[in-house]
Amino acid sequence: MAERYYLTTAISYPNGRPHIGHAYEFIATDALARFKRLDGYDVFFLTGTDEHGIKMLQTARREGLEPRAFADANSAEFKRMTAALGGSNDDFIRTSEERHYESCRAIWQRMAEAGDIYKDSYSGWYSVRDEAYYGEDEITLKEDGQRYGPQGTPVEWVEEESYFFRLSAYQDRLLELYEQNPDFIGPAERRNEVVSFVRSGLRDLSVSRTTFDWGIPVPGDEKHVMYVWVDALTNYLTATGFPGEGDRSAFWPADLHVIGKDIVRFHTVYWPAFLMSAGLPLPKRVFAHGFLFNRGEKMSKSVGNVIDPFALIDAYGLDRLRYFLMREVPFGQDGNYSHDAIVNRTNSELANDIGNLAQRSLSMIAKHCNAKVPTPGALTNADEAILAEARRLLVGAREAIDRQEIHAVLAAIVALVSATNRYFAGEEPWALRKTDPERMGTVLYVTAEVVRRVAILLQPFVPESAGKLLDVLGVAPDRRSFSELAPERALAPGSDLPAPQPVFPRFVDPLAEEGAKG
Ligand code: ME8
Repeated sequence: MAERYYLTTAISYPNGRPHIGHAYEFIATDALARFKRLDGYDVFFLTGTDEHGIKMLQTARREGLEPRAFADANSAEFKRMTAALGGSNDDFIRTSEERHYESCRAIWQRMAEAGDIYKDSYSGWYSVRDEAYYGEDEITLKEDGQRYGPQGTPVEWVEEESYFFRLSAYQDRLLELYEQNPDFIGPAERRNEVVSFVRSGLRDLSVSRTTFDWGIPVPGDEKHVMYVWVDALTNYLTATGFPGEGDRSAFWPADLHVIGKDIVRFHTVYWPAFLMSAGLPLPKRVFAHGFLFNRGEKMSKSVGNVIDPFALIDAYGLDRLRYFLMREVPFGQDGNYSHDAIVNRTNSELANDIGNLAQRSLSMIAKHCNAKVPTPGALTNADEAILAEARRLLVGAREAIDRQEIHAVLAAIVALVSATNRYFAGEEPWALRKTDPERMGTVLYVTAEVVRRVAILLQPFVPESAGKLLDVLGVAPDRRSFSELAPERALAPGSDLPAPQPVFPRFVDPLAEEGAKG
């Protein structure tokens, strides 16, 4: 039986249209999911929308809509985005679904039975934008007379009857968790921040609200709705069929939650504490990626500089967008994107490096080897060296993927392609055609085999283009998983190659063309 692997994105607030930050997180998680599937895992990949809470309610009201109708309309846009991004998610959860209500009631009851929930009254600071409670020590009063939380969002004073979760009782167990599982939080900077936050002391957490009703009612006290983050985090359990014991229940605990760096506290402090209280196993790892900036400026719905992912797909094509986002920004760090950066990166690496290597070698095979994979003769040191580098790729890629260093996998692929371009240029197969055709066949074979390996490993990142490249190599659809990277599964000499076609065309800038004409 294949080993299971359960990974999730954060569930987005559908309080507006999806933006490039949402697309970024989804593409990265999709690439990780595809990598694991190709590597033989039984993968469950979850994404969805987080629909309750005061922020959703207020935005719906501003638009003159009932919160449910508002959530329906925007959640559909997020779902459309996952399809437009070529998403391979196995489920799309909405927190407004009945299955989720049942799951939230169940986790609440377990926490209550554990003695961790009590009624009191809350007074303190709340940020609607973050849907977060902040301590007095985390608040700054700015010159505009407004107070702000640690993420720079405005806070308001809240006083109401509320249920509390005994978070303070979990401080030691959480510190022990981080200590004993150093990989629980990645990257390391995020882990350090969390450890020092927890060391500084935890207050009990208000986990219900009474001033609005757009949420999941607290079992036995329907005047209260659950705090949106109790509800939101529980989505990861809901999708496995909790509290039932369905086909998916074996996927819990999750192997990986992929989230942005602004919501680390919820996932690495509150979430494990809720699960400990409920007597449920903890996720194995939480990885926080950085923020994406539009030429350095933070994007947000309220700032109004959001870039529409659908427009980017239209402008560049899906695989260019996916490649750029995964390659340009080291996963875990903040990054920038701009038109020029997308064009330069994809033209130089996809079109020039990878595309040309495939095109040069495969068109020579078509012309000079009767469109059949040539039979290699004795291998030289240069042949052996480049094949060995290509064979090493998978091992390194697996290690990098388990640390979510997606960019490192692409960097290694590009390095191999550059080395292979140098090899190809150095061997001069076009000259060998006259002097030593057998040797030409060997060089073309070695190159095509490297291209096959590169194409197989590129599938998680640029699924459509990598698929086309495997088509032109004549690799059957059932011969594309990572098990085909075993040495004995190399390209079979003598097999037919379809007519070569360019797979990674250059991006021709419509604006530059205009300029050139004018
Ligand atoms: O936080 N760059 O929802 P959300 C990169 N509902 N990532 C970004 C980003 C940017 N500019 N902007 C947002 C929520 N993100 C909650 C999550 S999970 C149980 C509940 C990321 O719509 C953000 O960090 O505000 C988060 O991981 C995801 O997009 C959804 O953000």
